Amino acid sequence: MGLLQQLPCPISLVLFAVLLYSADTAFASVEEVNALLKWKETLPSANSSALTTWILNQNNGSSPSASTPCNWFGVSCNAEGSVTQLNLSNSGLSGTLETFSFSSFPNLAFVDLNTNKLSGPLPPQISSLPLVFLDLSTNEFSGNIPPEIGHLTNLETLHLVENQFNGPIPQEIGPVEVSF
Ligand SMILES: *[C@@H]1O[C@H](CO)[C@@H](O)[C@H](O)[C@H]1NC(C)=O
Ligand SMILES: *[C@@H]1O[C@H](CO)[C@@H](O)[C@H](O)[C@H]1NC(C)=O
Ligand SMILES: CC(=O)N[C@H]1CO[C@H](CO)[C@@H](O)[C@@H]1O
Repeated sequence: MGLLQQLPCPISLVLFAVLLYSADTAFASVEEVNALLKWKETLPSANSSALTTWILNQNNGSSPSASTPCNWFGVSCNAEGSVTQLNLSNSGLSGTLETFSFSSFPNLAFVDLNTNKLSGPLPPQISSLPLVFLDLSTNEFSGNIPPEIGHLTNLETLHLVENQFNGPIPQEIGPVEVSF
């Protein structure tokens, strides 16, 4: 056998790369779909709020792998179908962020939850998001602001006004536009 015949055909290499790539993005999307639905289930307001659009697509076999969250209310995605923005401002939400699986969203940079009735603490796990923008103002959050918020090195804007947080903004936070 000549050397040329032993080399893998470039086309099959390309196909292989495409398959690997789409398996990867499909997986990311399934995890994000499941994490959003799990959080929704824990919200007392889920059935009477904007989140009624957060459902698996029944026409596609009702399976998370056939569903994308990218057309759900308040959800925006990048070209790969991974969630980058969550804007649920003034959406009638009650419940907490303690049941939100922050580690499931590797690209979620922009979170706007202002003007709802969300309560409970701000979980330290929020620092696993690559956040640039976080608006939790005008809710019922309470407790201390976790020092882990200082791990959000890309953060540019943080709005926390009109909540029941006690204690200061941790010193760990860098040069960020803060309203508190
Ligand atoms: C919302 O509706 C679903 C489906 O009808 C039901 O299973 C669930 O218990 C409801 N959740 C709440 C919090 O009422
Ligand atoms: C979030 O959505 C609301 C309502 O559409 C809009 O007014 C607001 O500007 C959005 N937030 C950001 C930070 O884009
Ligand atoms: C992948 C797939 O079959 N998507 C379909 C899911 O259902 C919607 C709504 O019926 C169709 O528009 C999609 O093409």
